[in-house]
Order: sequence, then structure tokens, then C-alpha cells
Amino acid sequence: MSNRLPVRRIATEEAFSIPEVAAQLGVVARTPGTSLDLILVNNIYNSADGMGFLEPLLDIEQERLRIMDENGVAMHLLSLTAPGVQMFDADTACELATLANDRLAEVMGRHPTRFAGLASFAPQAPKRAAREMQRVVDKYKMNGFMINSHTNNEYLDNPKYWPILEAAEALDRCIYIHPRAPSDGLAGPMREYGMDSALWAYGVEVSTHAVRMILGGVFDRFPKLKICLGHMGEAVHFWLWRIDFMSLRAQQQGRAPKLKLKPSEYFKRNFVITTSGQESHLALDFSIKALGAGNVLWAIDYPYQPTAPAVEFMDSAPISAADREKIYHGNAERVFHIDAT
Ligand code: 1WB
Ligand code: MN
Repeated sequence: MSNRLPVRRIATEEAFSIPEVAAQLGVVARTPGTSLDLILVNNIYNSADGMGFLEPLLDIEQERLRIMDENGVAMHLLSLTAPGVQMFDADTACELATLANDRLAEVMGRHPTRFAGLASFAPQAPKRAAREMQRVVDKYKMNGFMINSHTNNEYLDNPKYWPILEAAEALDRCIYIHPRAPSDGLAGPMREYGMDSALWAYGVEVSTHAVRMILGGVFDRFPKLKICLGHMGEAVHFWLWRIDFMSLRAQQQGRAPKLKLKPSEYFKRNFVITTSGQESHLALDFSIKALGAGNVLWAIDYPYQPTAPAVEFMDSAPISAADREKIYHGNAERVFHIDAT
């Protein structure tokens, strides 16, 4: 342990919950519905042991801090765990997002060097969401925002969500798009073989979301908007050559709006990615080459992934010392407005 690299480790996709949100998710999961999220949400919030996740989600200042200390992790950038408030009715969602943000701010206030925060909002009510976004940056200096992909099967390219994108751009705060189970239209073939969540479906859901935003022209309208994708960019950058080629064809055929830039140029300008739950040196190497070390951030995905292997993965990555510093903390400090120490 003493021979660990002396580096500031900021983990950027670290989940928490509060009892009120956990209880409401339990209620939602008992209500009939079509969402593929109901399987996992039911397993976590309506089971005796919460799949082993519920306790560490609710515990922010005890065992979590001990695990951070034991592994040399300086800071968690906390976010309300998936699916956030996005399965609730609009009023409940607004109320619980505000409550979760207030609780998060209290924890950040008690441990300013250990916890930063991505605030929640209710996309079900875009104008109220924008007001909450303004409030938490003004009042709490929140470091950015978290959205758990689709809301009622709709994505952020839909103009109804523009107040949210406008607020994020004006506040200079990045929106992290975290997975939830796929929208109804994507969910069909994901129901067997354990594909419904992190194994496969989460990545398909979020990569689809990101590509919709790019091809829909979101970044021509909001050129300074920053989006963060976890799980090694949900593999979007692997596809960029083909997306560039085919999107020209789609634009020429009048099937997509004309874009000012190539899709790959938006991805490099408007997106950053994190390493959450994707501890492959090969994928890391590709990501640095494709996007630059300035666009890759380290994350653990606590408590869904164990901390020690995530640290070992990054400590032992065959990259330069300068790149390791960027990925462990420099990029997080820049993108999420975290004080450099
Ligand atoms: C899992 C991962 C489940 C995440 C989650 O439930 C979330 C999982 C909300 O590995 O089963 C996550 O945040 O990556
Ligand atoms: Mn996660």
C-alpha cells in the first residue's frame, strides 16, 4: 500500500442514494409498467439485501470513506444513482431531485476535499429542471449534472428539453449521461441472458442517446455544451469513422438535418469520457489515441464496481506519467470545476 503512486485520485461516476428516493423506487417497481428498468429496480429496492448495493449507496460518510482511504482515493464525484428521479411523476421527481441535491450539498459541505457533486434534475418538467440547475450552481456550486439517459422514452435531442441544455451551457456545467435500461423501443431483445443492464443494454442505450444528439444538431444549437459519457465512452468513438461517412449520406438523402461539422468533430469538441466499469488497457489506449488524454477521466462506478481493481487498472496503465495525472485528476478538475490542490 505504501508503494502506491503518489497521485490525486478523483473518481467521477460514484453513486449514492437517499432513503426517500430508494423508498419511492420501491413503490414504482411494484407498479405495473413497460420499463425494462423495473427488473433491476425491483431487485435492488424491493429485496431483503438490496443486491448488496442498497447499503453502500445510502452510506456516504462511513464505509465509503474508509474504502476511499484504504485505496488512496482522494475524492468521489457523487451522483444520485440510476435511474435517478426519471421514473417518477413530474411533481415527485422535482421534489426528490431538490431533496437529493440538498442532501448532497450537506455532505459536500462536511467533506469539501472528499466529495464533489453532480446535481439531479427532473427532465419531466424541463423549465423547472432548468431553475433547479441554476439554484444548485448558485447556492451550492455543484460541479455538474447527472441524467440517466431517456425520460419516458424520449432523448435530449427533443426540443422540449432545450431549456435543460440551455441552462447547462449558460452555467458552464457538464451533463453526465449515465445509463438506465433502454427505452421501450430498444428493450425487446435485451430481456434474456442478463443483457438488460450493465452487461450490454446500458451501453446501447447511452450510445444511441449520444448519437441522436449529435445527428439531431444539438451541438450546432449549443456549441459550448459539454457531455460526459461513462464506461469508456460507451464505445461511440470506435464508430466515428463510419458515423461520419454514413451521416453525410443521410444528410444528402434529406433524412437528417445538415450539420456544420462532422459527427467526430462534435464528439471531440463537446464530449469527454470516463473509464467507469471498463478496466481494459487496450480500450484505454484506443480512447487516448482517438480522443486525446485530455478527454478521458478516471472513474470507479462505486458501489457497482470494486475500488481496488479500478485503482490497480489506472496505476498500472502503460501510459505516460503526464497522461496519468490528467486522467486521474487534471481533467476532472477542469471539466467539473474542482479546486486543484
Ligand atoms: C449496475 C450498474 C446496476 C450500475 C445499476 O443499477 C447501476 C450493475 C442502478 O452493474 O448491475 C451503474 O451505475 O453502472
Ligand atoms: Mn454507474
